[in-house]
This record gives sequence, structure tokens and C-alpha cells, in this order.
Amino acid sequence: MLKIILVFVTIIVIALIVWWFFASRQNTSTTAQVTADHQQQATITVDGGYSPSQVVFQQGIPAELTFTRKDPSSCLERVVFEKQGINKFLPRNEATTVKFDTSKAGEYPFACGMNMFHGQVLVQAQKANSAQ
Ligand SMILES: [Cu+2]
Repeated sequence: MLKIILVFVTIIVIALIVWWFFASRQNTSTTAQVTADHQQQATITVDGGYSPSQVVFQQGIPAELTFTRKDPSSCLERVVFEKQGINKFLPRNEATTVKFDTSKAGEYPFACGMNMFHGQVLVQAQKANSAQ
């Protein structure tokens, strides 16, 4: 009887681990909408990670990235963009907006203060510019 319970518990634990890796850690991507006044804005919710974990901006259009931290842990209280030298404190349950330089296309990774959780901003070259 004990063996059956043990096998059952083991299966549940394995299922939970698999779910944690594949379901909860799924990368999500959002393409920011360009507003009529030629601005881009995207919001990232910080709660056990970054959601969405990828934001796509168009090159050359002023962009703002808003972080709202719901996670109570100190782990996620800072967001760091190493390439741009951005290191911001995110007050809990408050929107914190970061101006994002989109003058150069490329991938801009960001992470929590301890470099444990990761996300990235993708600045896409405008189609008009990439055409020869
Ligand atoms: Cu951390």
C-alpha cells in the first residue's frame, strides 16, 4: 500500500516539474502597437518572471516600456538592461516606465537584479529601411 502511494506521489511530483518547466516558463512575445502620435508603448507584468518575456519595438519610433511588479520577492524588485545601463527599482503594484532607445535595431536582454529572470526587447529594423 505504501509503495503505491509512493509511486503516485512521485508521478505527481514529476508532472509538476514538467508543468513548471514547459507551461509556466513559456516565452511570450508582444509586438508594441504604434499609436497615432508616433509612439510605442508596451507593458510587462513582473510576477514570478516577466510576462510577456519579449517585447518587439519598431526601430526609430520613441518607445516606452512600463513594468508593473506584482511579485513580492526582492529578487524581481529591480530590472536591469545591461546594454543601456538601465537599472530601475520597481515599486510593488506601481507602474514604472522606462524610456527605451530604439535608434538601433537589435536584441536587448533584460534581467532581474540577480540575473535570474530574463526577458528581452527586440528592436526590429523598419521594413522601409531594410529594403534596398
Ligand atoms: Cu533575481
